[in-house]
Amino acid sequence: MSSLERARVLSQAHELYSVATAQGEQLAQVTGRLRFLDELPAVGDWVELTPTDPPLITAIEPRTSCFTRTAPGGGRQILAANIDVAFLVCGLDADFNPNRLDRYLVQARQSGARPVVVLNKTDLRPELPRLRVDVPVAAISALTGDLAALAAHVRPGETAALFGSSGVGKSTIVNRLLSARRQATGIAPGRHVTTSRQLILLPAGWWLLDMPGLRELALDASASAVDEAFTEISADGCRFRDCRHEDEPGCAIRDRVDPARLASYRKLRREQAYAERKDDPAAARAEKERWKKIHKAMRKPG
Ligand SMILES: Nc1nc2c(ncn2[C@@H]2O[C@H](COP(=O)(O)OP(=O)(O)O)[C@@H](O)[C@H]2O)c(=O)[nH]1
Ligand SMILES: [Mg+2]
Ligand SMILES: [Zn+2]
Repeated sequence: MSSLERARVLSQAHELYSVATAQGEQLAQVTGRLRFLDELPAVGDWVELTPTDPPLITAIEPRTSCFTRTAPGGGRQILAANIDVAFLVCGLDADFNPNRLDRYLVQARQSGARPVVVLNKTDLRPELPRLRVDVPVAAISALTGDLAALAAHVRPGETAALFGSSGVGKSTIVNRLLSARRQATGIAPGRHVTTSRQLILLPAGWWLLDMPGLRELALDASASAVDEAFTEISADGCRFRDCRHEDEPGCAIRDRVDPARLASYRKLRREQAYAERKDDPAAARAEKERWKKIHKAMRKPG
């Protein structure tokens, strides 16, 4: 009797999952039970595989991190699971967009992955922009193959995902890392067809996922994920514990922090609150309650 196996989901098309096993890449389906429970695997999931023909995914291991989006028909879709490092890639040939970076940071904080800003194309422009956020930075050139600064942020066995707009160099980075000298790894990598969201096991022994642009997606994050991406704004005491530093009277933050960062923070908080209210009527009530408290505090003397 053959036994259960641990496998990893590399990509998904409809009800078929391409999984990496010790024998190489296989196509698997999920059991009716998982489908009934609506516990469907996502790219990056570690799963239990039963060696039937076709192989069946019978269980999903608990996730250590999760990138999600609000599904078009409502509910939540998992885009990628178990990502340890979120590479936020910018191209130095284009204008550096700090607000976009703030948005990616919120998404990374929400997921549980460690964010690293990747400044690519140093061959075109060696001088680096000054970041207004305190995040590790890797300056690289995917064209010349100078990727050591990026690879240094991932340990063998870990998983990284590339985020960034079209044209910043994500595919070039993947191809460069793939062509590096092959080393022995426990799980056999399969063919590398370029589809959307295909997890790849690199010769260096870590996993890499090329993500489609998150910029177009509605923000799927909690208020605290936004705050975590703006610690210099949110960690500071203010007159109101849940102040958004907008029009709240007596706000202590508004005049003290970088105005561009504050504007970016406000924009993301508004977007977050809007998405949450759409998602959840209870949140809409909580928002009303928040303003009620603020107005009440305003009326109090001192
Ligand atoms: N000069 C230069 N060009 C690069 C570099 N990395 C990528 N490119 C070019 O930028 C363009 C977009 O790259 P691509 O990998 O397709 O970006 P993606 O859309 O993020 O996957 C291509 O023409 C690449 O050759 C780099 O480090 N330096
Ligand atoms: Mg690409
Ligand atoms: Zn405030």
